[in-house]
Amino acid sequence: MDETDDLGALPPDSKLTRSKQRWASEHKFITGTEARPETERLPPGQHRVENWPVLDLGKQPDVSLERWRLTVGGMVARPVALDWAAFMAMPQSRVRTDIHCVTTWSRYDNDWTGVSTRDLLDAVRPRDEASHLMLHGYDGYTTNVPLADFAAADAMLVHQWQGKPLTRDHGGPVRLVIPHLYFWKSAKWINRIDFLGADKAGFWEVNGYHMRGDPWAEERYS
Ligand SMILES: Nc1nc2c(c(=O)[nH]1)N[C@H]1C(S)=C(S)[C@@H](COP(=O)(O)O)O[C@H]1N2
Ligand SMILES: [Mo]
Repeated sequence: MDETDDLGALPPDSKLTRSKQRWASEHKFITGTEARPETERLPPGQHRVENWPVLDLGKQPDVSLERWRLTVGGMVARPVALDWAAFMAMPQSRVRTDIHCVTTWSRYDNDWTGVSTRDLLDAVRPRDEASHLMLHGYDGYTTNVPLADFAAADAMLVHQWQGKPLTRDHGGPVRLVIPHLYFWKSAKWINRIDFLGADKAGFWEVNGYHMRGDPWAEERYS
């Protein structure tokens, strides 16, 4: 049997196939994350909490669904400005993840609903030069992430937690969640994403926090 007959079940021109080929060829979406046994679920220096603490700069913007926009620009082929209807018309995903905050608490089993970052990437198509992103919240907060981490399979722009609308104190109507990085990278009240050609420090990163923030490597401070 000809070995080329074994090439995957996906039609060669499907959207998913094209995306996967592009991700593979760009080596951009390899984050090194992998399933861990239950005994290794808690990263070093963390303790488990049952509640969900609120941490932010102290002002929690009141953003109505009518006013809410997500502007995505910088080094992308197709910049977009999504309103609520356009955001909700995108494919909706669900994922269950743990939260790891640099202040040492971790919260298990959070059920998120929202738009996968990979679906957003498919819509805006990052240019080859794009390597990092700056995330902006309505409160003026900023945080930077490598594109490879933003593109993790379980990273999402979420609008529901445990099946209910994300509350204002936790960043509603929409926040980012990047489960495999410390939670300060998960911008609340998100309203702008800029694709950059180089890394640039955000709010906490200027103040000494790590540029990447991997809890498993204890990348707390730089
Ligand atoms: N827009 C915005 N996003 C933010 C912050 C913030 O101050 N403003 N704080 C970050 C920090 S330091 C943490 S630990 C988490 C806290 O999210 P939570 O309040 O939902 O637990 O949000 C992150 N995202
Ligand atoms: Mo934090």
